[in-house]
Amino acid sequence: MRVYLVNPSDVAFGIGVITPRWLFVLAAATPATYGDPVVHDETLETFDPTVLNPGDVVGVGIHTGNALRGYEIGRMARERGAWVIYGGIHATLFPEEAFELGAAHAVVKGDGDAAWAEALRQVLNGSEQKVFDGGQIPGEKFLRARWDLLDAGRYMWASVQTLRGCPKHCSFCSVWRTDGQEPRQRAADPVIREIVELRRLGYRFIALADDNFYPVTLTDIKLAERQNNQARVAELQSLRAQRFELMRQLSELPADMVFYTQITMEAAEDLEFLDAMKKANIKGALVGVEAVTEAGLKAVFKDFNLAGDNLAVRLRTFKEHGIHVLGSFIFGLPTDQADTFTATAELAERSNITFAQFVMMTPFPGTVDFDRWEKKLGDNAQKVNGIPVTRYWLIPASVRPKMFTPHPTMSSDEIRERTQGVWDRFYSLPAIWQRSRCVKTLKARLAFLFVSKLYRQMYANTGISTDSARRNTANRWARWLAKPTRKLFSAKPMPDLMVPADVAVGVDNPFTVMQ
Ligand code: B12
Ligand code: SF4
Repeated sequence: MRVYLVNPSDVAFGIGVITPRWLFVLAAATPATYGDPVVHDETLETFDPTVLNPGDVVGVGIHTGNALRGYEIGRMARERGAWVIYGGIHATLFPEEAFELGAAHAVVKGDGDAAWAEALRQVLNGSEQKVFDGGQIPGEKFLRARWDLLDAGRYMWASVQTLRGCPKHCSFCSVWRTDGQEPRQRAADPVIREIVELRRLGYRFIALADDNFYPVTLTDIKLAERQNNQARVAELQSLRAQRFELMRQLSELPADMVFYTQITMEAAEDLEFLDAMKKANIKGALVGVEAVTEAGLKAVFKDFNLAGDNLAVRLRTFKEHGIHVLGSFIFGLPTDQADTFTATAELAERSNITFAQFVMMTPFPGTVDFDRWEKKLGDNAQKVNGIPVTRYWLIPASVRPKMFTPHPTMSSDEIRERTQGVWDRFYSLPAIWQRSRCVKTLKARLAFLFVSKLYRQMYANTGISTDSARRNTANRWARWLAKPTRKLFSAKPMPDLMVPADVAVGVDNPFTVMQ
C-alpha cells in the first residue's frame, strides 16, 4: 500500500511558482511505517489515477478554488479502490461536501500535522470515525517539511512557514477565524534548518508562507501599556523579540538568499522592523492595500490601513527601506465608483510599488462577507446548472459567474472590464520597463520584465477573463514563459552549507543534524 498526497489543479504549467507547502508537511506527518508518500502537484502535471492500487491511500488538500477538481480526484481514486481522505481550508469549512461529492472516507479539519497520522491509522483499521479535528496546534508543534521529497528543478520559489494566524479581522479574509487571532510563531531554529536544507538543493528564493509577518504592532504594545496590562505587554514584547531573533538568524544565511512574505502596512510605521527585514534579506512583501479610499477600507473592516496621499507615503516607506511591495487591491466593493479604477491605478504608480494584483471581490467561505452574503440571498440565490451561486466553487469554471455580490451602481461586466484595464495599464511594457529601474543591470531588468509578464499571465487573465479562448491563450503564454523564468530563480546548489548555529557550536556533519 502506498500513500499519495495530491494537490489538485485544473491547469498544469509544467513548472510551479511556489511549492504547495502542505504536501511536504503532510509527507512529514506520514508515519514511517507507511513508507515515503508520493507527493503529486497538479500545477505541474495532471494526476493519473491508474497508478493507484486497491488499498492505497490518497490525501487530497483543497482550498475553495480547487475543491471541484479535488472532488474529481477523490471519486477517481475511490473507484480504483483507494482510501480517500481530505484536508485543507475548504474541507475544514465544508467537511460534508467532501463526503457527498468527493467520495471521502474521512476528512481532517484544521491543522494536519498531528491529525493526519491519526486519520490514516483509523481509516486503515476500519474505524467508524469519519471526521478528525486537528484544531490549531501551537507553533512549536508545526512539523518541518520533507524537502527530501521535492522534485528540486520544478519550482521557482520554495515555501517555509514561520507563523500561522493573524490578530486582524478583515471582512473578506478567513484566516483570523480558521487560523486564529493569536499568532502561533515557530522558533527560529527549525525555520532556519528548513531554509538551509532548501538552499543546499539550489533554492535561494523562499516565500515565507505566513498570514501576517508583523503580528505585533507598536500600537498594540502602546495600547497594552496604556491599559497597564503588564502581562500582555510582556507577551507582545516576547513575540516581537522572537521576530527579531528570526530575522537575525536569517541575516546569517548566504547573502544571495531572497525572502518574500505577507505583511500589513502598519509595518511601515516601525522602521526598526523594516531595517531588520532588509538585513534578513526579506526583499519583498505582499501588502494588502485593498482600497484607496477611507470608505472602501471601512467596508472591509480594514480601517487600520491608510488612504489617499498618506497611503502612498506609507507604501513608499517600504521601498525606501529596501523592501519591494506587491500591492494587493480589491475591486467591486460597494463603495467603488467608475473613477475608483483610475484612482487606484494612479495610486499604485505614485506609491512606487514593484508589483500589484487587482482582484475582484470574492466572498470566500469562512469570512464575514460570505456569511452576510449567504444570509442575504437565503433560498433566493440565483442558480447555474442547478447550483446556487452561494456554492459557486461547485459550478464548472466555464459557466461560473465572475462576480457574485451585485454592485449598487456597476454591472459585473463593467467591473471586470475596468479591472482588466487596470492590469493592462500597470503591466504595459513601458510601465514595467520604467519600474525595472529598481534593479541595476540590463540582465536583471530583462528578468524583471519576464517575471512581471509571467505574473500577469498567471494571475490576471486566468482569474478575470470570461471567454475560454483568452484563458487558454493566457495559460499557453504562462506555460511558455514558466521554464525560462524558473532558470532566473535557480541557484547553484550548496550541498555543504551548514546551519550557522551548528557552525557556532562546532557540529561538522550537516546531514546528521538535519534529520
Ligand atoms: C502562502 C499562501 C499563498 C501563496 C502560495 C500558494 C502556494 N502555492 O502554496 C500565494 C501568494 C501564491 C497564494 C495565492 C492565493 N491564495 Co493563498 N494563502 C497562502 C497562505 C498564507 C498560507 C498557505 C500555506 O502554505 N500554509 C502552510 C500549510 C502547511 O498550511 P495549510 O495549507 O493550511 O495546510 C495545513 C492544513 O490546512 C492541513 N491540510 C492541508 N491540506 C491537507 C490535506 C490533507 C489530506 C490533510 C489531512 C490535511 C491538510 O494540514 C496542513 C498542515 O497543518 C494561506 C493562509 C492560510 N492560513 O492557510 C492563504 C490562503 C490559502 N490563500 C487564499 C487565497 C484566497 C488565495 C488566492 C485566491 C488569492 C488571490 N486572490 O489571488 C490565490 C490562489 C492561488 C491558487 N490558485 O492556489 C485563501 C483561501 C481561502 C479559501 N477558502 O480557499 C487563504 C486561506 C488566505 C485567506 N485570505 O483567506 N496564497
Ligand atoms: S487580510 Fe491579512 S491582515 Fe486581514 S485578517 Fe487576513 S491575514 Fe490578517
